[in-house]
Amino acid sequence: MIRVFRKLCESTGLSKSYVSKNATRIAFASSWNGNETLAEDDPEMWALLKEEKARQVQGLELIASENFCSRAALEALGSCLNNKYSEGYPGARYYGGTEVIDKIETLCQRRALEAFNLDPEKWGVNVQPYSGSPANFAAYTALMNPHDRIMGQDLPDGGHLTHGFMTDQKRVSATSVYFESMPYRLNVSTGLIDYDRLRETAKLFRPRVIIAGTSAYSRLLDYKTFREICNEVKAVLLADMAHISGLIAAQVIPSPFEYADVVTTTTHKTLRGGRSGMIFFRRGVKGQDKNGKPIMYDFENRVNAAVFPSLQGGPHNHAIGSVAVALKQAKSSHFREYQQQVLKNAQSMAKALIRKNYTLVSGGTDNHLLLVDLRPRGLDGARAEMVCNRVSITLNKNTCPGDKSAFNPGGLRLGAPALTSRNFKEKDFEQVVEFFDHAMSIVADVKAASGSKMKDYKEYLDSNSVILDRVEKLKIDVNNFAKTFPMPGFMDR
Ligand code: DSN
Repeated sequence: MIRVFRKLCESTGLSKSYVSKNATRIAFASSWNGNETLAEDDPEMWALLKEEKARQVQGLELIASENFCSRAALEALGSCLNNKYSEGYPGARYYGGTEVIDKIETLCQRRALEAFNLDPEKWGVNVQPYSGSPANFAAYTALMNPHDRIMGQDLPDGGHLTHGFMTDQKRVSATSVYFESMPYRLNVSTGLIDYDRLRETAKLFRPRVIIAGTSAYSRLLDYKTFREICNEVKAVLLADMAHISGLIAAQVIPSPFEYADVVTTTTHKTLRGGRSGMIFFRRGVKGQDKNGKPIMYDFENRVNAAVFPSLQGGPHNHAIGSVAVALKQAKSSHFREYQQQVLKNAQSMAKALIRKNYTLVSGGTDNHLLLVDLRPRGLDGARAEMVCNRVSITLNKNTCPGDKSAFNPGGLRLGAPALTSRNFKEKDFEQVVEFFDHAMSIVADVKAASGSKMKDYKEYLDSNSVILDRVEKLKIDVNNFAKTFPMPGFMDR
């Protein structure tokens, strides 16, 4: 006890009488001040974080929806903004102490409109959705009553879960639980959206909302045709630009804003910010009635009320701060060059794959991703993804047109955004395809030797010494190659 007392006096520099009177408070303060580093405070978590960092640095990140966020945006994300509650909107909050948060949210809104060259008289934005799925559900809540009808691209055909996915057995997405959803699909022979069929179905189904948005589609969307169909059936056009918002901000692919009524997006894919979501909505004058009186858009209040208080509580202010940083970056010439390079790299990857006789859905790409159909090679997405994972190539299995099950998909989705953020150029993507092709030869050999059951495939992959040796050698080559490229963010986390 005396030793502890002496130590407290020494470490704090306070007098013995003061320490004896305030011993409990001082002891508590010196045992926890919240300023320890993560490495000091939680070595177990620190070790895992370092392990994940090493995985990212040493691997080839080809997941089309991922990216490497800048250090500046990560600094805002890991900041005191995390501490603040601020239910409500700038100038109208349910908590005190929000004067700085108001400035941050307003800055983020302004930058969001600037990033997409939108006139604040004609467009507004809500930057509070926690991510893309909550943004979509908030948009639906704003635009529809329960059981209203909605059409989106089917998940196995490249749409997103939240666009209304359901199977014969189950309403999988909440969109199909609370609303009546009808999918539109690709033309199986071209791999392109079948707009004629979409129009026909829309005329029969009469949806309240049609979604122009994709998660695994390598071509550009025909927003003009979507608009025409919406006008014909009096539906609202909602564009979900989550995957492509960075490409749109950089003006390297067409923008949905000319045609859509509402636009949702995530902020961490091609846009390369913190993990969050946004909803843009038209505002101001929509048209005139018979008497020449202006008719106004009414999306603003409905969208804002849907996000808060209908669906969310306190905004994630650290995410909003981080998104604001990324949106500023999105206006730079560097960002435009980056997005141009993403397109060039996706092209380079597509051409290299075609040279090696791979089949691409729709025959190529116009954006940041491509879909490799492995069925002509007698392979499938799950087996291929498994080997790629073991050799540090990260990608995801994906359905191809005509696939019967999302659980046993025939292909892979490959994207260029993340590696382009590491300064990969066209030639580097050719090398990526060499590694990929090597991995696919392992997949083919393991499948030929192990038969048709997945369990046997996995067992053979993990036990055959020749295969294990090939996997290990390829992984080392991939790691040595990937490590030579720079990595945005913090050096050690
Ligand atoms: N999970 C995202 C993607 O990979 O496309 C969409 O939310």
